[in-house]
Amino acid sequence: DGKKVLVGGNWKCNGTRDKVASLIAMLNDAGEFPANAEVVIAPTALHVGKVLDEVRKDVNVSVQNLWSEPKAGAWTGELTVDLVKDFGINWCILGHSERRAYCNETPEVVGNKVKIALEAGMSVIACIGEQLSDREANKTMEVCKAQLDPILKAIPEGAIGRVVVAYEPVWAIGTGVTATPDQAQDTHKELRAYLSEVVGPKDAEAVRIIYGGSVKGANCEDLIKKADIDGFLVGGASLKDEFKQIIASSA
Ligand code: G2H
Repeated sequence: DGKKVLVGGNWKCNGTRDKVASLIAMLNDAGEFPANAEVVIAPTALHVGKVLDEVRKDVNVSVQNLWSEPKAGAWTGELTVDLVKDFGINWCILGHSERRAYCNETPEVVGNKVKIALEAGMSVIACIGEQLSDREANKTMEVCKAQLDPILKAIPEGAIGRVVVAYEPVWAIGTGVTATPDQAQDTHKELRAYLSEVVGPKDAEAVRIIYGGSVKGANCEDLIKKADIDGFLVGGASLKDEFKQIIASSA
């Protein structure tokens, strides 16, 4: 369908200097990527400069978060979009479930950050996903829509091509429990139908909806075959050699 498969590696708060050097070498030595793979990796803020300098140029580098104000200034401990852009970084992950859960990022906070990033010309991996209790209460779509709405409202005219939606069921994150390919596909399909209602069928078809939650070498092939799964956001396995295998699954 002409969309590139997005393979994102979210390193979260991981990586000694030695580990980062070996991950860069692993990617640099991985040989040619499939032509339809778009690879994005998100190191910690501490390591992002080194990765940007040393990793192969067909790997895009991302930050894992942005501050909720667009301009540099007196925001101790934060990273603003202008500084990130000045560094030559054009990708960000926003609204990861860990930030929603541990840093009080509400759907509105995430929507505001998406707006700031898109207005600055960045590409955004916007994360959404339900808790196990939501799924068990049949509230998966209700929760996802509540997270998606402020994101969709935040998209400036003409910027939807720079938005990737990462569906990450919280119960499948770092737990080793993956949503089955059918469970993931069902939700992705419903999400695309909802996108279609809100932004229209053409844009809904063009937006990549990627899956995250215990993606690994052993399950990526079955997941990527599904019609509405357009790539992955990989945590734990992006810190391992098998990330190459996940990239290769986009062929
Ligand atoms: C979900 C995912 C990456 P993991 O958080 O964002 O992590 O693959 O370790 O479940």
